[in-house]
Amino acid sequence: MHSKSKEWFERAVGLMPGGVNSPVRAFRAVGGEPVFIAGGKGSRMTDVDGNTYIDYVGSWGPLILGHCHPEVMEALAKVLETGTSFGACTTREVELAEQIQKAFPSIERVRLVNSGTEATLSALRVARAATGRDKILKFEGCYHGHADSLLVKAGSGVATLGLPDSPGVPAALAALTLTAPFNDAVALENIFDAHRNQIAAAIVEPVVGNMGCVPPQPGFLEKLRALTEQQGTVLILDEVMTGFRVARGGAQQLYGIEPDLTTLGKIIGGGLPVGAYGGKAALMDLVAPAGPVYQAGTLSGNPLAVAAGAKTLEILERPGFYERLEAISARLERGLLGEARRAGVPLTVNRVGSMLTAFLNAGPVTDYASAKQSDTEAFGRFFGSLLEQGVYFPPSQFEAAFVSAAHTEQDIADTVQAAGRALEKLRA
Ligand code: KE4
Repeated sequence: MHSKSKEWFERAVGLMPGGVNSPVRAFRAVGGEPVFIAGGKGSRMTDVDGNTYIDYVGSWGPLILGHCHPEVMEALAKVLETGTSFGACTTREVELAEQIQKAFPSIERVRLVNSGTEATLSALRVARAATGRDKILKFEGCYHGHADSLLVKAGSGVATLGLPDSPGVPAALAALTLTAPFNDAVALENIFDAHRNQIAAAIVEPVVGNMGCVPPQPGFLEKLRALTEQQGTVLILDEVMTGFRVARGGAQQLYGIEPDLTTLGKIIGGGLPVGAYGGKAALMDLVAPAGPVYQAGTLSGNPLAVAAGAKTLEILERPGFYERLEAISARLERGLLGEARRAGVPLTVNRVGSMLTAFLNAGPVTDYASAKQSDTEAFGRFFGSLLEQGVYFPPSQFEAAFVSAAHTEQDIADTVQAAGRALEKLRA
């Protein structure tokens, strides 16, 4: 069944920490060993043992079009004829910046980088430079990449592995990171009172994906915007996951919140390494060489990565793209809930657009504390049974699953049927 993956994993663990290049891929939270993927096409991936899966990870969000979209692959092939990287200005990075600005009017200036981590750490540096303040505020269970200041009560792989916070982060630095529960407006008021006019930036996933999917409660983001406005705190919406995912203009379009800075990633690279941070010109013109805040990158704006991103964003513009994605994702949500009711298993599905999480939890799941009440052992068995049946869900309860434009009605029907069997087995 997975003999070749097993062999490759044995080789890998002798070469890379935990045998992987990113912790959440190691299947530690769900038991068993990771499968090694040989390739993908549309909504499906095939592993080195020839097993095929309907893929709901989509490279953790970038592949909103599915694997090997023909137009994206053609765009890449065209760039390859002219080279891979120049470390110089190219027309394509200007075009991608224009596409981003068109979808995100709050982004007056944008800087392309190579990952979401680079985007968030750079945005924080701009906010600290602009305000002359050191403290930052993040929310428990939110994950913004692995920059030191942000590895405090983080979600995603940190939550998956149950790590308190990462060793190696200087205590003096971690002490500058304040945290509050997501969706708790009272705690928000208290923290801004206690640290009045001292907070450089508040950074938040406007729809959290990294404690599992948790949407904002009505009024929460508005409250955060009002408090940051009143106290001159830079509001950073981390839309690395939600940008072009929950709407073309991200969560800020969906909920009508105008941030000072936005971070992007994943989809804007179309599966290749691209991150971005941007926002008010008054802030972004502090960034070198326009201003004194230093940030740089050998491969930033890389022609290949930018071409995949630009073509992806172009395809998202087509009429009906998001409407179809919404309809098929809603069908998956309804199906999962229906099967859970039939099997008599407590299941909460949180969904915004084509990002969703099935919590083994009676619910509601509205913050990190309630997300952590989920039965992660049962989730591991649920995941394993789905995998055996050819459905590849994120290997952690504290992650979001993603539906792509390549998923068909049949994929959804097959997934719901497999979930029904997996949930029945939990009851057994
Ligand atoms: P990267 O440095 O991994 O490109 O982006 C960091 C990041 C920043 N902000 C948000 C909201 C994110 O979701 C991420 C990365 N997401 C995880 C998945 N939950 C990446 C998967 C992984 O760590 O392997």
